[in-house]
Amino acid sequence: FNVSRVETTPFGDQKPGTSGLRKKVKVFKQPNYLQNFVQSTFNALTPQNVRGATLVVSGDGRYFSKDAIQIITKMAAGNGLRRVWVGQNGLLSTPAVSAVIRERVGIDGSKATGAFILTASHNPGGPNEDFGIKYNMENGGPAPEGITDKIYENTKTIKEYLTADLPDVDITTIGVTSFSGSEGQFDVEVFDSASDYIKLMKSIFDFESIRKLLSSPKFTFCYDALHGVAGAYAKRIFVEELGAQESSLLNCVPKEDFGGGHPDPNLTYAKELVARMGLGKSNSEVEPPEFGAAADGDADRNMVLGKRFFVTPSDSVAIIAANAVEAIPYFSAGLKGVARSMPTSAALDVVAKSLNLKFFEVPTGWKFFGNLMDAGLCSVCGEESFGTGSDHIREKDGIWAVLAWLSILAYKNRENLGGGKLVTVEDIVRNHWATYGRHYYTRYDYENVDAGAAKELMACLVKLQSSLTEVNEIVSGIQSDVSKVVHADEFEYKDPVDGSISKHQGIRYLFEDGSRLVFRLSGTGSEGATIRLYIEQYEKDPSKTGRDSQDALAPLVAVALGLSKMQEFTGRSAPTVIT
Ligand code: VG1
Ligand code: CO
Repeated sequence: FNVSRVETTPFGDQKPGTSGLRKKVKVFKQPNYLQNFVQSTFNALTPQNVRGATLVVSGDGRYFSKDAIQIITKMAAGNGLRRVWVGQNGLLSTPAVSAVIRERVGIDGSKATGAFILTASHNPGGPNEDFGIKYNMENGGPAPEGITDKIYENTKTIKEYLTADLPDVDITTIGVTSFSGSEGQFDVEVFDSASDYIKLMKSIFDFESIRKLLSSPKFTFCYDALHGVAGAYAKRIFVEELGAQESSLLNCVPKEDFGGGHPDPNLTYAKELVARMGLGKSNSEVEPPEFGAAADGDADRNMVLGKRFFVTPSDSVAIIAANAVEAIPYFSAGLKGVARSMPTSAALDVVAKSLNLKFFEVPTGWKFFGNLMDAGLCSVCGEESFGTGSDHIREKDGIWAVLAWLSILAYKNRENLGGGKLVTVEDIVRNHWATYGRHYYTRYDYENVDAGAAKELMACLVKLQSSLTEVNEIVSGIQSDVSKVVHADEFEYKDPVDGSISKHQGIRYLFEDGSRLVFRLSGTGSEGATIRLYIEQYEKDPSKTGRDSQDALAPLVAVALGLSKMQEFTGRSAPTVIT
């Protein structure tokens, strides 16, 4: 093959967000748009991670992925990479990409040094919806800010990109296709999307004990992939490996447009699962399953449900951390530490304190957990946004979280499967609250609001922080029975490993009784701005941990909306999504 240099001009809007570059497909389809970003990334890497290197390219299979894989493959050859690895049909979940970078060894002993993950995660897909791309590093984790900043700088000055005149490669069939160029050979290896990941899961969990649980007639199960890439793993793992019934899988065929839905595992978008679990409005006569779970488009998120019961993600990570050593073989030697993102509730903090574990609070986005894990400081971590994971890889992991919950259920029921009453998801959560107290928690999202208005709202909240007296006057004017604000700031993080500092990571109002209000602007949207409001209240008294969370939080919600003048700034009387 021959390599050519193609002239190009910069686009001004290629700044990577919380998790890569996400835009409407139409934006990505502009001539040279994807090419500019890919070349800017190659130019931001060290030469040994480009020339002669092995690159993984795959994603959640959303619309435009197949075209993108061909474009990136040709550019990889043009930039002197030695080989590209592609999951069959271009499918690899985000956690599977991380696992492949870390664990997979090619036929000739090669190892990957990075990946382009093609996904916009939980955003809808299709010709009129979103596409996305992000780069992951040698450790399997998202590129840190130092690299994403460099990529962005490069996109502002790019003049040319390199590409090779290869034919399109068949990505539907497993095998290697080789090409020879003037500088040597270039291979494209298409491999099974699930086998490396399954091997890793088997080394972490006791599949035999989960199999006993899943094949017991007492335990019923349901998994909804929302037509995302998790479907490519769910059948192999839950049905073939663990003995669940095929009828327990919902929407497990990956689709380019996610069946027209919003592949976001929460109570609003995972409608079918929510109804099946007896949480919907139309409560049918059919007895719901004991356990239900859903994933997002790229399968790094999870929602865990019990029968007629919702587990908040903040509780989920705390419960996994509290039970990991007993229930999951990978952690049997103990946890190195735990971490959560700032807006995530403090349920994990209480577990860490009680078990005397190292604890870290990082900004939103998985990239901040990676350094802690690489330094051996953190085993289990999570975010309120339905993300949970561990140091087995450097991404959050939706199927891992489900296997973790199944492991806990299998452990708690190890003597009950023959006879005796099943310990349910709800029992586990209520017992956890009884031991550690409960963090009532909710998140309000105001999607696609005017970007200028959102900025003004945030600026006002920052300005307000200069006088706590004034803040408390406003607060008590809105609601006399909430506690006092004792601290307010913009969250700033100093990475304990490399010392790097991340500023402006969300506005916090901290109350005397441990309640918190947090305001952030989303960094993953593709249109307008999304304001996220996180509301949390701690209740230690076991007689008061059983309330409905929206009722319990109503006074704080009123304070948050009043303090921020939400309706005045955004014109919205209600959020788009409540989780
Ligand atoms: C959101 C979540 C954040 C998560 C990120 C990526 O970011 O709040 O917790 O890490 O999405 O998730 P933001 O900036 O929109 O709040 V996903 O599933 O892309 O992989
Ligand atoms: Co995701």
